[in-house]
Amino acid sequence: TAAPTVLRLEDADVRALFPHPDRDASKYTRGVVALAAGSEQFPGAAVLTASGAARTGAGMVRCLAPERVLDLVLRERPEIVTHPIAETVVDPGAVDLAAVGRTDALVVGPGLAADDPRATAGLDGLREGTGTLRRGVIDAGALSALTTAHRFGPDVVLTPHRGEAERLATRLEVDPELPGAQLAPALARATGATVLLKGAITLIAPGDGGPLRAQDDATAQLATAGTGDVLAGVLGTLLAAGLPGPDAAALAAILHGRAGRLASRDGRQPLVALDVAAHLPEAIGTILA
Ligand code: NPW
Ligand code: AMP
Ligand code: MG
Repeated sequence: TAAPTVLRLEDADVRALFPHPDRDASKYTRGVVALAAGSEQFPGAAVLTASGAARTGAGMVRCLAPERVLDLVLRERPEIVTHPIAETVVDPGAVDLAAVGRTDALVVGPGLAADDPRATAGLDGLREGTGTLRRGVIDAGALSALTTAHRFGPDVVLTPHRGEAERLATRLEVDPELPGAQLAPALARATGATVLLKGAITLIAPGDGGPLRAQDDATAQLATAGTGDVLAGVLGTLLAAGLPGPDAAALAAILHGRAGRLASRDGRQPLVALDVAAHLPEAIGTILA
């Protein structure tokens, strides 16, 4: 088959997409993003996802996690609204995502094991037809819980790195060895979701069959633990603001790449994931300039 057309993303493509609060905005009209992230094994993932979401301009960020994880989140980000879940809960039915209150988008997966009940409940909430959430991000542990039984719409965005994409492909009977420019669209077709395939070049395959986009100006300093968790938070906030999945994914990729450049002084210095979140406001400024 012919190589798919890939459009290179530029600032100008996403500038008009950035959501500005209306003059009379409230935190609720701006968008509430809920995070099912962080576990005993990976508590830091909740902090990183929450920081990415908050620094992108969410009206409110909620975090559903065990108490010990939430203590850590609050130490770094006291503005996060916390929803403790029992450490030992095993029944996905016991995780009531609707009970947390108004939520415009859900991010599920950073720092979760595949068998975490939040992963199962999150995938159910986002699925087409029966789900009540419809908009959100599926990352990390929640990608590992995804099966052929799940079907989503384009406002749900999967954010695998190459390793996660290959494992998911195998489960969905897609050839895991396809090059990224074919793998991302194949995963989008198999799930209905928009797929943001992370890497040195990040590829975005819209769930509605739209053209493949590429973001290629990130720095390799982003290849460090936790930067993907920050990206999931950024994307969650943009979805909560009401952006269509493919647009939210394009803008998130550009913002994250720019924040990484700023945090590393154009790739000259190492960064840590939390630095990427800290540079998001400045990154937004450069894209709007
Ligand atoms: P290889 O080397 O090719 O044989 P995992 P993870 C392969 C949380 N985090 N990038 C590679 O295998 C996340 O949110 C928490 C990466 C590798 O062994 C997740 O919940 C942090 N891997 C969880 O940790 C900070 C690639 O895939 C395997 C690859 C696990 O996340 C860190 C990794 O797969 C982290 O964000 C690529 N481009 N290509 C915290 N501070 O709390 C191939 N692989 O082990 O499922 O995923 O990314 O380590
Ligand atoms: P994760 O593996 O989930 O933590 O995500 C890693 C993040 O860092 C993604 O946003 C990748 O696109 C980005 N990233 C990883 N390696 C590179 C690289 N070599 N150059 C640029 N960005 C990278
Ligand atoms: Mg990751």
